[in-house]
Amino acid sequence: MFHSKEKFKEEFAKRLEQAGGNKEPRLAYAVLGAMVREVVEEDWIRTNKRYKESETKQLYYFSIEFLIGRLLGQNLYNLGIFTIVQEGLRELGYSLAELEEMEPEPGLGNGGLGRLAACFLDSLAALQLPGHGCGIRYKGGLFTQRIEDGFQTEYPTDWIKEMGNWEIRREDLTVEIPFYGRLHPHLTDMEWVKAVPYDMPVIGASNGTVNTLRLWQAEISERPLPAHKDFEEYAMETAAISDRLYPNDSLVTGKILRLKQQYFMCSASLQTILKTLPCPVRQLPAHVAIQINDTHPAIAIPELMRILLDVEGLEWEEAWYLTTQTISYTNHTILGEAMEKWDSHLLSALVPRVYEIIQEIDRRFKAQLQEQQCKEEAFKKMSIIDDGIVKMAVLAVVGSYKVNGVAQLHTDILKNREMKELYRQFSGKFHNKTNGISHRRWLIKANPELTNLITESIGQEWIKKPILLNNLNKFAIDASFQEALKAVKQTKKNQLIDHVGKAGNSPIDPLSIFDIHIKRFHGYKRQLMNILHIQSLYDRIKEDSTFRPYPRTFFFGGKAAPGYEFAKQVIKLINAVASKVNKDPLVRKHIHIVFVEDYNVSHGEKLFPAADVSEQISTASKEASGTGNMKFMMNGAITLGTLDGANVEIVERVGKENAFIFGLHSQQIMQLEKHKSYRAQDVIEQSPELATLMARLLHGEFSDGSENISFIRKQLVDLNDPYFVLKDFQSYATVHEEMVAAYANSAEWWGMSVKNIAESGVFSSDRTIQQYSDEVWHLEKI
Ligand code: 26W
Repeated sequence: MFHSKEKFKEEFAKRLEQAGGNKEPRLAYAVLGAMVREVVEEDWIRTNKRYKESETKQLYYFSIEFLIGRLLGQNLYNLGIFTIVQEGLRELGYSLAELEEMEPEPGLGNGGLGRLAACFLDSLAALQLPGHGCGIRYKGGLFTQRIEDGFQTEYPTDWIKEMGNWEIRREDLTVEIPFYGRLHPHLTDMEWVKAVPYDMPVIGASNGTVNTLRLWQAEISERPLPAHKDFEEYAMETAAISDRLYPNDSLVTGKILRLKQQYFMCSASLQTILKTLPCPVRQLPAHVAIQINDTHPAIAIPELMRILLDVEGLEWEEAWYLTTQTISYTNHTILGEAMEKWDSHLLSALVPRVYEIIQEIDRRFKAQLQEQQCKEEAFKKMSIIDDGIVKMAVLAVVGSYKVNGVAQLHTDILKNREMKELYRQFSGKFHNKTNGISHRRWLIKANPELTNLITESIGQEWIKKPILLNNLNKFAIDASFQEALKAVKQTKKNQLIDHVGKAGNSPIDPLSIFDIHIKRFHGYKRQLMNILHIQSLYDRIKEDSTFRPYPRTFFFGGKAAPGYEFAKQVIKLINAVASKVNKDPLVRKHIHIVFVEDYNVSHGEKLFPAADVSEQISTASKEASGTGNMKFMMNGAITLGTLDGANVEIVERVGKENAFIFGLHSQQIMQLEKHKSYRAQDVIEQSPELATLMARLLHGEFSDGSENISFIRKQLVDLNDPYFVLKDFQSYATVHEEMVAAYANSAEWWGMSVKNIAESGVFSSDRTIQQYSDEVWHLEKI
């Protein structure tokens, strides 16, 4: 360990010399990485030893995605040597920031769900709790997005070859996974796949704890293949399992490869957990907790049963008791099209024994329901297997001891609507755990300038106890604090401009309001409403010479699933409007549009700190929680949004006067949906402004006509605007006006900003993880 800058410089220079001695940043990056890894290794070994000796309960967080982001900077910070290294390198003529940029981003996730898993791992280690990630080592992460002629195009991403310093292959811990096979009289003729773990260290902030993220890679097995199977085909199918991440975050496609991935990672993780159990298997729940991140790993439930029954030789009742005391489930979405449902033929062919167990779980549960004289409708809803389809969410609820939603509103919707019957059946299982974000990555690391200002003002205790950010409340009307905060924001805005360059060919106005909408593209997230509103501003500036609004720069960022045509057309529409707006010498004095290509964690680290306004405009009831909303808030941006997901709790904290809230409430939306009483056409007919805007859109008059809006048309017209874009439009436009008016009053605005930062501590994932630990996992700090 290098405790001083001088020691670091000495060691670094020596190693650089040994490695060839040139001044190439590439070499410096490699040398630094190797040094850091050595530092981590000592703590890692020590932590593992302590876990083993103490036999303390371990949590395993099963997730098909871990969107960890770049590691070098965060790891240096968590090791407590960021500043030493940064200054040491500077004195040797290197820039740490530049070296950090060399690291490819491991894009092992789509969005919110995967990023949440990464924040949770960071918090577990920071709180010194024994919790580890289990997932897949995808060779290719999420695609890289390029915007070409305004259209999204997808390119493969290769992250893996430069990650050597952060992972270690554990050949010795390889396990074998059985696929296919014939069931009776015994399971025979399986195709085995080798699962090789790659372990990554998860470093606790300045506390010596290093937990593990274990990612499994699929390789061909040495076991004989069944006679009918062609080797080449087998080899290809095997490599495909950990080849790439599925780029969908809301539409289930029912592909066999996806199911293979799920079973592969669950079986490998469970086999390992049971093999290394420090106690008799009958004490499993006292030593192990398994959290499944959405239903993607729900197959862990019958797989654990299989191992307990067939390998450990337990009876059904006992195996079921142990399973349902070990596994707990988090739901992340209520969108119907995102609910995982597997065709039973697919399951029974791929994992016949597991399917047999699912059938038995279903049979027993149905018998119980019948005994209770459950009504037909409820019975159907609660069937795990219904009409040849296996509903993974039902399996997950029945097979776990706790079930949670990710924000209060979302949990209430699960209880009262989506899972009403299951909630009645298992009311004790349901609980809420509002999401959180790692304040270490999203505030301290991403915004050191704000971090310094906060620490200068309230001391540094908040870093360990982020709730203490509320000590900032006393500065809400302090003029000099406001000035300092404004200056920090300006610095971050300038840095963002350096990062993204220009808006088209025209420079971005650093004094304009930075209004930022970054997240995956989806109908319910309503990027369409945002761009329609911008177009309406454009029209007004053109037509009304007295309308000269305060300058605003609208930033967009996000990817669309490759098959999601509607979302792709919205991206194109935004870029088409952008190129028109940014070219127009009159309009661009007032509005600019920037589409940030390839939005990912690294871009997020630049965008969140620079925002004045946080666009959180989902159709109320559709966004389970959102976590970007929290990242913005913590960096002093003001939420402009609907009362959806965790926005509700943000507004509860800061007060309505410190946010810009608009639109229908979730109850209203759900009523309109239930009674099918919304008619988009009525809204258009009642508003001449909207009618004109729609006519222009539908006639392709937003731009040069290069955009195809067939899917947008279909959505707004034929499908009657399912996400209520038109219905909420006027209220959205009004709240924008209020926001701009508020910005003009500096004391008011920066007071709001302070308030948001001061109230953001509760949204640290440290709080979330502590709650999970206290109420669900019962872990002990080591
Ligand atoms: C293709 C199948 C599929 C379906 C759903 C893949 C991925 C999903 C995820 C559940 C989508 C997701 O990321 N949900 C988001 O989870 C976040 C963390 O809890 C929430 O903050 C977001 O509101 C929610 O959309």
